[in-house]
Amino acid sequence: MPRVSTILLTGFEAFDGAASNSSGDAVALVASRWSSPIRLVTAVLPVAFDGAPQLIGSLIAEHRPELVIATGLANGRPAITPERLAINLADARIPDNAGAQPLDEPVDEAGPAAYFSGLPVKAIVARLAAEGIPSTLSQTAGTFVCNAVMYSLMRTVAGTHVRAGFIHVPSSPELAVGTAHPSVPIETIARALELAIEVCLEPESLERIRGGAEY
Ligand code: PCA
Repeated sequence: MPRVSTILLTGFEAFDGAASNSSGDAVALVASRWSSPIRLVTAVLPVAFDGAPQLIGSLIAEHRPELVIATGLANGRPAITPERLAINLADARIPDNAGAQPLDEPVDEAGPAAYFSGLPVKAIVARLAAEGIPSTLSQTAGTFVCNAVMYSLMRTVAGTHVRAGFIHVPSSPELAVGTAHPSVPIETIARALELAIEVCLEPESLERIRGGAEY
């Protein structure tokens, strides 16, 4: 990977009737206390199949980051989950914020079935676990807007030196009120994203880490 002078970190706005989105809130917290000389560009993406992929594409064209980490909320997951794969499928259980609800459509007619994350996903999980932050590897980013963003992001950077990928984060305690969802404080989620950035900036370790799953 070339020397990193700009990082793009994105979260999402609220969706599905919630008051906020822990990914967008955590990204804002990271931005507010960023002190590295590396330029950090942050953005909150709309939860829209037609909008979010285009916005991340235009942010990459405008700011030319060497590292891109997109994040989103995985309501119900108990841990920070770097995503291993984005698949070429949009199949929405609920409408997005623009009312779109694609059913078994490709994200990109001309694209391959899937893209792997360009981030050192297992090393991120290992670092977070070592810091006492719950983290597990997720094999796929689902089939809603987050997956569409990760897929488009990976398609945009394919064949370039830009390192990119996606991390799903849990609900914050405020979002989980009145639900059975597990939650992690915004402060911890923000710290996890800072650590994930640190891991991405380190020279890649040759250590191989197990992270398979039966389901
Ligand atoms: N989570 C949703 C979309 C936006 C977000 O934060 C998802 O996982 O697809």
